[in-house]
Amino acid sequence: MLVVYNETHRQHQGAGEFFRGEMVPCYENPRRIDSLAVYLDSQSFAEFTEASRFGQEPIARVHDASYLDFLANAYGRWIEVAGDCDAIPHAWIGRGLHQGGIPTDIHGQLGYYASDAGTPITSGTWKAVQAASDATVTAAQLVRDSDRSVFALTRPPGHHAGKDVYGGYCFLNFAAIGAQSFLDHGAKRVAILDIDFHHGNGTQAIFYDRSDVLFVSIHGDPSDEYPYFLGYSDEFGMGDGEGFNVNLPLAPGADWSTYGRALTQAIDRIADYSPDRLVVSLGVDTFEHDPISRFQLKTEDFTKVGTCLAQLDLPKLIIFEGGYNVEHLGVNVANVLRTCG
Ligand code: OKP
Ligand code: ZN
Repeated sequence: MLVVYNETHRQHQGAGEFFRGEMVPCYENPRRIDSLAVYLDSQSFAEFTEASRFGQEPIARVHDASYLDFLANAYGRWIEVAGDCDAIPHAWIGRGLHQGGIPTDIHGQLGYYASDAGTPITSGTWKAVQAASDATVTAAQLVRDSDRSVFALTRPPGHHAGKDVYGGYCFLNFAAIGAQSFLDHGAKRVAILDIDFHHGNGTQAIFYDRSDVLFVSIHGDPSDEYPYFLGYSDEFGMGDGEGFNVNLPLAPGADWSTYGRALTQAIDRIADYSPDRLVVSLGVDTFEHDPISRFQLKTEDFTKVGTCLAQLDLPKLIIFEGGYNVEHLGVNVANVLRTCG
C-alpha cells in the first residue's frame, strides 16, 4: 500500500492541553507519527511516497475563507498579547448569548472559532495542517491514478474540525477535504466511514444536508464521551441529506463481539449506497490500551477490522485520525492496512 508521508507534521507540537482541571502534556504529539512511520517502514507491504503541493484551493472547498484567514494569523496575533506560548481560548459562546458577530480581539476570536480547550494553536500549526492537507489530496489523487488504496499518514487528526470551527485536536477536516476532492474530480457519490473511537462531529456537520456524501460512524456513546454534543443514533441528516448520516454509538467497554456487529452494519449501509469512492477516517484509539478511550479492541482485532473493510471492493483513501498509545500504534494500524484491500 502507498503511504503518503510528510515531515512537516512535526511543526505542530503543543505543550499541553487542559484536562481534568490542569495542563497535561498533549496526547496528540509528533511521537505518534514517528512511531507509526518507523513501524510501517519496516513492513514490506508499505511503500512511502512524498506529498505534492496543492495549496489552499482544496481546503477552501470545505472551510470558510474567514476561518482560514484566522488560522493563518492566529498565532502571530496571539504572541503580541500573550508572548511566545501556545494559544488557547478562555471564553466561549454561551447558548443564547450570541447574535452572530465575530469579535476583533484575538481572545474573542479564539473563543469564537474553538470548541474546546484541548487544542492549542502553536507557531507551526498552520504550516503543519496545510502540509497534512497536501498529503490528503496527494493520496486522493494517487487513489484515482492507481486504483489502489492509499494511506495518508498525517497528524493532527481532522474529523472534529467543522467548516469554521476547530477542536478535539483538529483544525482542518482531512476526510472532508479528501471526499470533496473526489467529488471535484468526477465522483458522484462518496462514502466516509469513520472508525475513530470519537464521533466525527466535524465531518458529520460539513455533509449533514448533502446526499452526495454518506457519513457512517462507529464511536463511543456521546452521552458520556467526547465530543458529547453530536453522534447520537437519531441524527439522520437533514434536507437533501436526510438518510445519509448514520451514527452507531456503542457503550464504553465494547469489544470485538459488539464492535464487529456494528462494523458489519456500517459496511452493509455503505454497500447499499454504492459509492464511487470511499474515505476511511482511521482512528486506532478503539484499542484496549488507549490512554483516553474506552473500547476494548485487541491488536489482532484490527486484522478483523481490515478484513471487514475489504468487503467494500473499492480502493480506499485512508486517513489517520486518533490513536494515542504511541507504542502500539504501528502494529494496530498495519493490521488494518495489510488486510483492508
Ligand atoms: C481526537 B480524535 C482527553 C480528553 C478528550 C479530546 C479528544 C479528542 C480526540 N484529553 N479530549 O478523535 O482521536
Ligand atoms: Zn479519537
